[in-house]
Amino acid sequence: MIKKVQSTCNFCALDCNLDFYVDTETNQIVKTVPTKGYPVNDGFSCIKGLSLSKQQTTVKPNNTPKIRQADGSFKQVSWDEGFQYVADKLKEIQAKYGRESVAGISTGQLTMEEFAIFGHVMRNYLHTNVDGNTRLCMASAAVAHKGSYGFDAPGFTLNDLEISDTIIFIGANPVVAHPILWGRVRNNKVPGRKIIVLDPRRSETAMNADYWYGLNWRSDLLLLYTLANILIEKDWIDHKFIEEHTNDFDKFREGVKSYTLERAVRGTGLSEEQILELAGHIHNGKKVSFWWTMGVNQGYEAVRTAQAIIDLGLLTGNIGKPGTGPNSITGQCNAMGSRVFSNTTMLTGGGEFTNPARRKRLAEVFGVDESMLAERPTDPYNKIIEDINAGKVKGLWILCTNPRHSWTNNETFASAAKKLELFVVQDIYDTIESAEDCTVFFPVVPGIKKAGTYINLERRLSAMRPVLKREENDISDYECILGVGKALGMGDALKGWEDVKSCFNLMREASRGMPEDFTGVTWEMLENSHGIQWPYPEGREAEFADEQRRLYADGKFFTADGKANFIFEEVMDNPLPTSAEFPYVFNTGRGSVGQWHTQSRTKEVKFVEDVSLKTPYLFMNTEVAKEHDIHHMDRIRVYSINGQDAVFSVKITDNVRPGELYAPIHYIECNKLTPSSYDKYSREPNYKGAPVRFEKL
Ligand SMILES: Nc1nc2c(c(=O)[nH]1)N[C@H]1C(S)=C(S)[C@@H](COP(=O)(O)OP(=O)(O)OC[C@H]3O[C@@H](n4cnc5c(=O)[nH]c(N)nc54)[C@H](O)[C@@H]3O)O[C@H]1N2
Ligand SMILES: Nc1nc2c(c(=O)[nH]1)N[C@H]1C(S)=C(S)[C@@H](COP(=O)(O)OP(=O)(O)OC[C@H]3O[C@@H](n4cnc5c(=O)[nH]c(N)nc54)[C@H](O)[C@@H]3O)O[C@H]1N2
Ligand code: SF4
Ligand SMILES: [Mo]
Repeated sequence: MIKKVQSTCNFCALDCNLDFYVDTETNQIVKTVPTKGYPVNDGFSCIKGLSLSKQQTTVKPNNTPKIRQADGSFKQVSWDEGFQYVADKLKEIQAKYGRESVAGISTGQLTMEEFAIFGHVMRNYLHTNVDGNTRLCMASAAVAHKGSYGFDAPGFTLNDLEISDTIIFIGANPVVAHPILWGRVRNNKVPGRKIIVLDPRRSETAMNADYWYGLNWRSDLLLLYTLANILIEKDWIDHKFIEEHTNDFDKFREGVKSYTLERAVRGTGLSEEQILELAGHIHNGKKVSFWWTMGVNQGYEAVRTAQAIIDLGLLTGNIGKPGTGPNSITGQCNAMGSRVFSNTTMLTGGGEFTNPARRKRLAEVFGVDESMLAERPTDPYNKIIEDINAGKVKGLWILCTNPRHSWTNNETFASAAKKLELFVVQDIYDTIESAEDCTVFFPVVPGIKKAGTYINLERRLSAMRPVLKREENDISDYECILGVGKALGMGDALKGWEDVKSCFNLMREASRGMPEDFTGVTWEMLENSHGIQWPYPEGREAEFADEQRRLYADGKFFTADGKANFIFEEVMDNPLPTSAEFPYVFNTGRGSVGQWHTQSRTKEVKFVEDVSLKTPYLFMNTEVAKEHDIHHMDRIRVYSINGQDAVFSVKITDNVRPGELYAPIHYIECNKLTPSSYDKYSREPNYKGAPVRFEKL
């Protein structure tokens, strides 16, 4: 028999829905069709979604844990033995070296329920630090939102892309990274609509845009303040909106005064005409929207840059109205969920760890004593890795992330991994680089075999439902974490957490009265649905019936006085400038639609693998290649300011400028060269601008 199951794609933050047709006799997916009528992707998807059927298996041939023995070999054990071993080890290490001598690294790619229970076991019960790979991705946007809006709440709906007349992408390359989002741009039929791209590189999106502004690396903040200054000087601003709905405009206006055109021309490399033209686009547009991604978030002054984008939206009143908004595009399938429900940087469901009302409420919802709840935000990712290298942290549990490859300056992770007494890796593949030094491996089932809830970039909750039947010993991340929790002796502290659905109900209650309130959503409602955007509070369903909703339409924000904050801070000097010794910028990012991050999953997809290079490569400008007598696919050794070097093949192009080398992140060599440098507020890595030099081999 063929049955149809609607579920969510768990690659990127669009969370497209797909209809999987399964042969129930062979337990195989025979056909995958993007769900028609689903508001996000309405019958379309990219090749990653269509290739989910390739992830039908879990770790082969054994789907039970393995534990490293004294001689270095692995012993296969039962799940119960695995849980007990890890629980005992965690407690033993804590007893010996202190509470914070164990830590976790979570993810934005699991279900809401999975990182919620991880946050409960690790942060509430064991009182340890757990950060997420969301730190590598969305931390800057999250911190920016909190400062400007009072809560990490991106306000847009994807429909805004279809009705905006001026769409400005800043450090975002959706043609490659968010193809379905780009599809929504292509649906835009507004006469005269403009697509504008700010990116030092002539990216695939820049090639498809009406205007490309190829500014210098890390000169965005300078440009944004200059644009603000021009808009203010020309009086192209929305006085009424500023007066009624914002704070600190006067301070902002004074701050940006010294950001003159001359200064911007020097710093950004753009001409006066280009900068004035861009200011004109913002002024002339009736519905102007700004969309940013990693070109902004992954810098040393990323939070301020994101906030400067928000400032432009506030200045011109382009927020909360159809087709407008300073809009942050999210990366991973459930980064939005992890930002609110992982118990890492805010209490589960939002709010500061010190907020008495929130603590009381959560203690009630979880049925535990308030004193059990984590008391402060987690130490950030970089501190956890530094503490392992310093011998302070001895136990680490990572799930659904591959930091040996993706962490910045990744040799620092390699050395950390070797120092650990307990290193638990929980993944769907035991072949990932991070598993090389693990002491315990937990093989869990892929998304195609489990249930849970995802939240996409426009705050839409959607259902993941098991497409394939499980085999004996197949277990999900949720059950694995629950198993360790029980083995730790959590007892009553796990009441209400018995299964994914009961956890969903806890999260629902945790959201009550908060900006993301989804108390009106039930587990059943999400099945075979169009997804539901938060907020969706119980009892007010009629008010929230529209399927494509945005926040801030009433000009009310989540700050104490309901007004959004203008934020200004002087532009910083680049802490890692290029120099005579390291004259090139090493820019990094996505390489192709088919490849996903560290490639563990997409390597399995034959039609992606067939067209992907097996060895690392980078793009070099034609003139630079000529100068160095380098030909297509010649090999070079690249030396980075971080003291490391690696070999890459060269692809020659005019789309990167002479001062730049652009390396796709899908090869482990890429992050060998990125520095241990972070934004000071978000602690997100400054991934996109290491100074390097190279020699031809
Ligand atoms: N196929 C595929 N899709 C993906 C992913 C994947 O691995 N593969 N990953 C997903 C995830 S988790 C994320 S976070 C998103 C990322 O999505 P994007 O952020 O769109 O992708 P990136 O390629 O990281 O970077 C975007 C652009 O930033 C530019 N940039 C670099 N430095 C600067 C600068 O100083 N200023 C400006 N303005 N731009 C700069 C780069 O040249 C690049 O074109 O993609 C998601 N989608
Ligand atoms: N230089 C540079 N580095 C970057 C970036 C950049 O732009 N430049 N981008 C950064 C960004 S934005 C991100 S988001 C990170 C991504 O970095 P990572 O999160 O480390 O990369 P992934 O390859 O997505 O790792 C996900 C892991 O989860 C496993 N997995 C898949 N499904 C499941 C499941 O259901 N359960 C479990 N337990 N495991 C599962 C996969 O096999 C894989 O090993 O990389 C960052 N690194
Ligand atoms: S656009 Fe993103 S969510 Fe949609 S199918 Fe592709 S990877 Fe999956
Ligand atoms: Mo990301």
